[in-house]
Amino acid sequence: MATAKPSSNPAKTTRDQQGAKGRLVTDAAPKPVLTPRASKVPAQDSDFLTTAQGVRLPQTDDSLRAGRRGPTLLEDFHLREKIMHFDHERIPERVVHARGTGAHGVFESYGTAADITAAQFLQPGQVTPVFTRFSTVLGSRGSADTVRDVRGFAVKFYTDDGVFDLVGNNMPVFFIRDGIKFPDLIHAGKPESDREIPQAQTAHTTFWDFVSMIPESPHMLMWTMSDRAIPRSFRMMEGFGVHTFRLVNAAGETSLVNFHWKPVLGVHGLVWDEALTLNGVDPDFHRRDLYNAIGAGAFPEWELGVQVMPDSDDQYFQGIDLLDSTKLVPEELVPVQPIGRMTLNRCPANFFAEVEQVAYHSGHLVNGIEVTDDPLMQARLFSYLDTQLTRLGGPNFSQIPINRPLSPVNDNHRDGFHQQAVHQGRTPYLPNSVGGGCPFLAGAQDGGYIHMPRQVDGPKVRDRGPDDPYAQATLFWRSMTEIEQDHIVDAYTFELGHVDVPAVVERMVSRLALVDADLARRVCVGLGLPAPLPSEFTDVPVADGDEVVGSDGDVEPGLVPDATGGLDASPSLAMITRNTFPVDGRVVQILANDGCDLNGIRALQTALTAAGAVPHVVATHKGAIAGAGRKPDELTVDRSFHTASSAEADAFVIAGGAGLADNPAVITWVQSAYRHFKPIAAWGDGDQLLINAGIDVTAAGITVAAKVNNAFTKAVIADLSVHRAWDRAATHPTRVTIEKAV
Ligand code: HDE
Repeated sequence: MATAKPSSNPAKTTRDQQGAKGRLVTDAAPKPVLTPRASKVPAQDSDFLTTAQGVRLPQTDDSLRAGRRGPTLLEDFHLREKIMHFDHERIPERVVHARGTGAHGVFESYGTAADITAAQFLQPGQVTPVFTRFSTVLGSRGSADTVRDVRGFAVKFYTDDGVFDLVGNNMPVFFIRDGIKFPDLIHAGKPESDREIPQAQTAHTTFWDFVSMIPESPHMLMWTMSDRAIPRSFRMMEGFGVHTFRLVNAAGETSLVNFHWKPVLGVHGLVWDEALTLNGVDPDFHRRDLYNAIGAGAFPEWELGVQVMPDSDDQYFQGIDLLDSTKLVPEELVPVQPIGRMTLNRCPANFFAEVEQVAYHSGHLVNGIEVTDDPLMQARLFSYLDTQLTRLGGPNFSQIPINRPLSPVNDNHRDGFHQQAVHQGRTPYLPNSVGGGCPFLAGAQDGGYIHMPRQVDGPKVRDRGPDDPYAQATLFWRSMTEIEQDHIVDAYTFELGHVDVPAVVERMVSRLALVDADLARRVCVGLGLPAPLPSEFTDVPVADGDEVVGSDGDVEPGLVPDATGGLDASPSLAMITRNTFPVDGRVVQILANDGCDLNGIRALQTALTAAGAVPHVVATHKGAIAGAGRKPDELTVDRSFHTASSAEADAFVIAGGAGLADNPAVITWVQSAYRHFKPIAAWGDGDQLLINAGIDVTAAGITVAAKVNNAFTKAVIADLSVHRAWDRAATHPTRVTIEKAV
């Protein structure tokens, strides 16, 4: 066996010597020869099938047996190893946010935050790799994507100064104010523990039992009953840091900020009936949408922005408690300032290695970004490290490829389960003299993380500050468009309609009356209950006029601050607007059959693809459809009415063809599309299908033309770019009932 070659110049050898960046200094130790590979995990580097020990295998279809029909032998090391590994392929799923999807990308800093933070990746011109994971909260790993739930929005920035994780949600507030209640919230929201029903949703008794008794829950419940909880796509969701963060600039000055991700494609929801259909038709709807868009080069983008508030002694802003995660700061009071842009441009190569094993932690911070004393955030700082010990099997999870920082590491941690590093030297402790004092400590000038000194004192108590839990819930309700209000009424009616304990429903609608009496009355119509009066429910803290202090930021003991910041409504909270957005990755189904105008379809396909949309030809059969002309011509069919659903598309164009207009399945198809407010167009004799479906061809979002031309394709794309034809929405039945009742 060859031995290590000693250094030719012993005077130059400095064993154990490590530089400040963690690398061995010049010929510190002789290179090992013929020792096992230290830096590479063998995985797929043999052209032959091998065992995990690298032994080549001639056969893997039959176990080693004593005779063709005899017992299997214990000496079959290949069988034993193969089954052993298979038996342990699964790791525990995340206790919350188990169902998720991730993608790689980049973050480009605009440099506009350089005056408020020293964070290196937010300086001008910085480009930082990211890995982003979107998730639902309550469902298991295999649950459906389009359930009504909060969505996780977690971004890992691999900065030159270490990893920064922004672990947020698609809603800016939360159900509870203090992390000590998180296990209760999740136990109440997860499937009920006796029969494990229902999966992945809050429409059940224990959830509403719990939240109806949590004083601070009304605001977040309004968000989860809104269309924000059924996003059209991950690409069309906002993201929020939820808690207030403290930014520190190079001069040591601090400010309090809220982080916002704004999607370039706009914020859009599904309609509830469509979400229910999609749960069955394509439980991977959001995952597929993200990966299809990235695969097609329609890279989703978000702008990162901050609301910047002064770092005042009481940490309130105009009466809004910045340390209370059930409160937001309306954008009308503090606009969001853009500071950079994230583009997701690469799907994972291996879902388990990357999406399952990525480990986010709200305590993964970089210099220039600090947490605040929000008690919800403080509990998270413990939880995220702790959970990885069980999920990823020990303390070395940051060595898993997806979790590795790109910046140099020299942490003096040693050993532990699944240790991948072959550490050099014998001084994993500080201070040391034997190792030359390495690794060195980094002060501010070397980019070390500096905690800004802050005065912290107070009595040791289990107590909370004054609160009006209804003010921002009411503000949210008032800020919604009429259609969004209708959807919120429907959502409460659906959810409370699944609660089997009448007292829980009564408690909940009584509390709704404190948010808005009309909202409560309308929900009661659907539930068949008498409308409650606000005074029927008084055992939660309610601000009355005399107790509410002004919005000058001064909070006096015993007084409840006005959490609206003095606003009656915050229109920026509404999702439904008349704005137009890019149609990237939007699916347009072209309904066609043999004998239709194939050239028209081709022209349409070209125009839609050029606009970034994705045309799918749907016919009564797969394979190809034939043209009408005498010359043989055919076109490939993407989906058939047997394998697809109208819920999967954003818009429809009817090309017509043999028997389409009289086909009951196709008639129901366009009726669903109409009910879901989606744009529908038709050319040639395609309008007959609309007529047979009882659809008014003059209604909003319907385009009918003789042939496919520029004007026709432009109209289709214009309708698509506003998301839905909301003008088709009929008056909500509870509005009618109330009007009659009054
Ligand atoms: Fe989490 N949360 N959380 N959470 N959370 C986890 O960490 C926890 C909270 C959020 O894609 C867990 O690695 C506590 C708020 C996201 O991998 C766990 C509390 C917000 C993700 C955990 C909260 C979040 C998680 C489960 C109350 C929005 C998915 C597995 C104090 C700001 C990250 C894991 C991913 C995941 C604990 C509240 C967002 C158990 C104790 C508020 C997006 O550590």
